[in-house]
Amino acid sequence: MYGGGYIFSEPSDKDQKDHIDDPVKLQEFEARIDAGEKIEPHDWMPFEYRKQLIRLIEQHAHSEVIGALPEGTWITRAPGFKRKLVLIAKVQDEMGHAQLLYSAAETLGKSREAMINDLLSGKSKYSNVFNYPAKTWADVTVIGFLIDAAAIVNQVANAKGSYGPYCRALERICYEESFHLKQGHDAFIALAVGTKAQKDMLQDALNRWWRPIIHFFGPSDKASVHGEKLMRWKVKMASNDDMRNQFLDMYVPKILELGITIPDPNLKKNESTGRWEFSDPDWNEFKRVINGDGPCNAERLAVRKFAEESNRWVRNALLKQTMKQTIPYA
Ligand code: FAQ
Repeated sequence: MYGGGYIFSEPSDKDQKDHIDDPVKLQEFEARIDAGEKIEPHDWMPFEYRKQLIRLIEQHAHSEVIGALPEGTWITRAPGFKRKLVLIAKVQDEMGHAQLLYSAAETLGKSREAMINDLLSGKSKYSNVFNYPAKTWADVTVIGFLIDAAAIVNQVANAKGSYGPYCRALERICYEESFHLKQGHDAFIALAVGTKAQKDMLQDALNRWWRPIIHFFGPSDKASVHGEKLMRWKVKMASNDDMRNQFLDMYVPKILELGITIPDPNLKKNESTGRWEFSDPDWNEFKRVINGDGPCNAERLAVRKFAEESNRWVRNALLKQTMKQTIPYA
């Protein structure tokens, strides 16, 4: 039975079928959530809360690992020494975020090895945006400015959520993401006020990235599968549409003031509702991409598989060393 506190193995679908949460404990748990308390790994939690957290934190961790790849390919080609240094540091930070997030997910009972296996087999999802190519340096600046901005909108909100280990990881991640955003904005401005060729390259990149960025926040609230439950349990602190709206409020003016056009003629703020209206962002494309059929899904997973296999000897050597230190005569 899951949800009883000191249980550390991943809940399976079969467990879920047989599982009924203790109604008294459930009520106490929900009262703690309503009172704004943090839930810690050894506390009682509903089966579904644990399962949802594993799904969400794991997907987030995978997004950081795979998210390092489009930018990582530009380290050797970054324009100038300073941009190269900053990009190396950023890519390293994203891998550090993945470490923090895998550790937070492990507190819920799924091993890191199982999570990596689920990433490599295609069972676990990761963010749609990282399945698109970074064709030019301008793509890297759009990722650094707008995807980091979108991630911050989500993470600053969810850092105030209910699960202690995830919130603490997000707080630390947000400090670093804020720096990433600044470097992305700086690189974006440099291209926007640069030569005509630089400005055209930036516009071309934004034209290709705009729709994936709109998708980034997830399907509309009406189509969101998990949103309501996650908000009731304060895992998600705002709905997909609210986060998307907040992002548009903050970043559309910053793009327009640089003379860059947003590739959606229907994008406008409805002043009476305070909501942004935009063209149908083709949710079929979103579904295809998150289910493995985007422009770069196969390439991204192949790179991770290669890294996993070629670095196995390092992990094995470290494990052997750790065992020797723990059990001196092993
Ligand atoms: N991509 O019911 P909902 C970063 C899936 S970190 C792929 O609304 P939910 C840092 C969803 O999983 C970026 N799949 O889902 C960086 C579900 O499928 P499932 C990642 C998506 O969970 C920057 C189905 O659609 N951030 O960028 C996406 O309530 C630069 C139905 O959707 C996080 O992971 C998507 N965009 O809300 C790194 C933050 N959206 O699992 C490098 C934590 C939805 O049933 C460079 N995650 N799906 O098969 C969240 O806040 C939520 O999971 C949402 C989705 C808001 C993403």
